[in-house]
Amino acid sequence: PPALPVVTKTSKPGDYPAVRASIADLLDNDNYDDGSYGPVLVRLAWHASGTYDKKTGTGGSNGATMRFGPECEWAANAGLAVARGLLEKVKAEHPWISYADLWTLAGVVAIEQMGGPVIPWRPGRVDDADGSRIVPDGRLPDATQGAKHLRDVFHRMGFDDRDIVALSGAHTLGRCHADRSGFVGPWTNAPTTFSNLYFQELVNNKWKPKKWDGPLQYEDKTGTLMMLSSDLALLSDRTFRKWVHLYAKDEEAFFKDFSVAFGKLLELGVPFPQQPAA
Ligand code: CCH
Repeated sequence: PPALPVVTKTSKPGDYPAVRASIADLLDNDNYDDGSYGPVLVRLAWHASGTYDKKTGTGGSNGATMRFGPECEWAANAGLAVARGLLEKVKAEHPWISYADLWTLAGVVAIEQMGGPVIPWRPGRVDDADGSRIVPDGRLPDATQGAKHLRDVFHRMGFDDRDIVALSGAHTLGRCHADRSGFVGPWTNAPTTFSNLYFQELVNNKWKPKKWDGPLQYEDKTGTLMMLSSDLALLSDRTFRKWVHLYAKDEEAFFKDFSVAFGKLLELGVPFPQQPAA
């Protein structure tokens, strides 16, 4: 059996600042990707939440159903075991927090630690005992598709076009991995800093199909940066493009809109005892 994590910190139930500190502590690692687990933690929070369907009220972060098969085995979730495994150390230190709260809080702390905006976050998610509430596979977006698909997926969650563009700005972080999605490379030259660079690259760089045996993706002249078909859809669609140009010019507007939209994403389908003050 794998060694149990060494518990170095403990806390009283409800001590979220202590949990935040434990998460912040494990973000940096020179031997992982670009030196930070931040991006993959953001992706875990997003994929845990992005299964929500407004019409049926199913899916979302409540339940932490990605602990179970088949959800943990979905192609879309390839690589997220790294993030879930990493957070076991935090769970061992603070066993009173639910996985569902922990995964979403980790995304929030990662964004804040990487220089992003403060994200509104509340506890209140509970963990399901089994995978019986797992939703059908196919609710998370497909990188090979375009604007219509993005609208289908995000409108289903209850987001509008502006939210879609703001949320997509998270691709300023991290990279694609051949052994996870099949795509390769980062979107920006600063993949562990939360900024509006993704939008600047979209607008100011030139994107050509990459010549290779892998799935269709786009690259810049240097071949170091990448975009997915779904990223370029934000540029080719007239309504999306308006927001792309705004966020490329105005980082403050991006941070503000991202904070609201990401905070909302993490709460989809979560039955809080009371709704937040308007
Ligand atoms: Fe994403 N994303 N994402 N994404 N994503 C990938 C990586 C990250 C799509 C596809 C992919 C959002 C929206 C979309 C992150 C956050 C968000 C990868 C590479 C693919 C493919 C995975 C790999 O190989 O490791 C598509 C399609 C959409 C359509 O909208 C949204 C929304 C968010 C968050 C708000 C982050 C962060 C990463 C980097 C992960 C890492 O490990 O570096």
